Amino acid sequence: MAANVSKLNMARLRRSSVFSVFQLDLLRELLCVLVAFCVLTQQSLADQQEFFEDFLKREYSLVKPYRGLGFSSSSQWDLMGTAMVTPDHVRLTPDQQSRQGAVWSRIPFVLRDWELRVHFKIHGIGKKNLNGDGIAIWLTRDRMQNGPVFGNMNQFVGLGIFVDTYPNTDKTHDRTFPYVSVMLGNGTLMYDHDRDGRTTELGGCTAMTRNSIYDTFLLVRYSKNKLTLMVDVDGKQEWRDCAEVSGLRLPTGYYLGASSATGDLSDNHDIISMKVYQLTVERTPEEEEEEEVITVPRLDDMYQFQVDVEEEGMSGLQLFFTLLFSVLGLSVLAVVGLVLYGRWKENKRKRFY
Ligand SMILES: *[C@@H]1O[C@H](CO)[C@@H](O)[C@H](O)[C@H]1NC(C)=O
Ligand SMILES: [Ca+2]
Repeated sequence: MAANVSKLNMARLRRSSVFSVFQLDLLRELLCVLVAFCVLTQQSLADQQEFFEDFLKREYSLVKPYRGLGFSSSSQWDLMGTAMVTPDHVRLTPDQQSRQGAVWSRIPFVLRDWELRVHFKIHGIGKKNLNGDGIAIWLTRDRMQNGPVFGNMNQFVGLGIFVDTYPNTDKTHDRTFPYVSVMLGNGTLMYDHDRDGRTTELGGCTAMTRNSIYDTFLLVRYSKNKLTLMVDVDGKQEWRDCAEVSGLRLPTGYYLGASSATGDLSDNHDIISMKVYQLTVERTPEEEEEEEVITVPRLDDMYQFQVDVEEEGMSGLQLFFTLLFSVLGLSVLAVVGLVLYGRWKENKRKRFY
């Protein structure tokens, strides 16, 4: 009886072990399929990534990991002032008074049509409007200079994009800060820090980029002499128009950089990445011919941007008289129109009868 039972058990055992071997095989096969699937999909993802990265110009881009940045001779970037590298960002200034820091590309920028995407972070313990001064992104003839424009020289030659976090001109309260703006320097034009650069600004927008819970990005696109500035600061993963400047002529061979300064007020100013993409743009032979060699940055039509910053808004009385005269003028026009119309109608009737 006992032998029988044990035989039965043995058989069971064997069967179950056979079964488990079979299960194991199945499991192994499944695993293989799964691994193969994973490898394959990973490959295709990597391919896509590579395809996209084709447009990313690594020589001009500042991306993680920032290997050797600032000290290695093989690095494409130089650090200046208080700028320092951590695994997560390049901190241009810490949240301390009177600091200046910058990071500058060593490679002259020769792309014709390009897009720059800057991932940055501005944060600090100061209350709103008790912080400063902001970050500037540069594409300029000179590099590694100290100065009063967000830690860079004034009367610069080239493009400056400012993320201004402190309102120095706060008489009118017509503008909410942080304010992003664009300026084209030609060596004579001065950025007026006391007026937040309003006299030389070509366009801009408000963008809540400080102490934000979202990642904050800037996009600068330059193609066929048109500059487009966009921001992505609301965590919506979409670009919002900020400024557009056409007829902007920018020489090549300039240097990409980012700088920042603190004064009495401060913030941490961090650059997480600056990615440059080459744009593929078709040009007609005429357009090719039109492209001239530029030596000094300039705008085809400077007058479109001439803003009179002294101009205060209209006073109530001025507004009243302006309205009054507009209404009077319109009435006169209407009366004249009616009279003329009456005459014309009469003439027409006369002709018919
Ligand atoms: C720079 O631009 C200003 C304003 O348009 C102009 O007055 C000045 O002559 C320009 N300077 C150069 C060097 O082109
Ligand atoms: Ca300012």
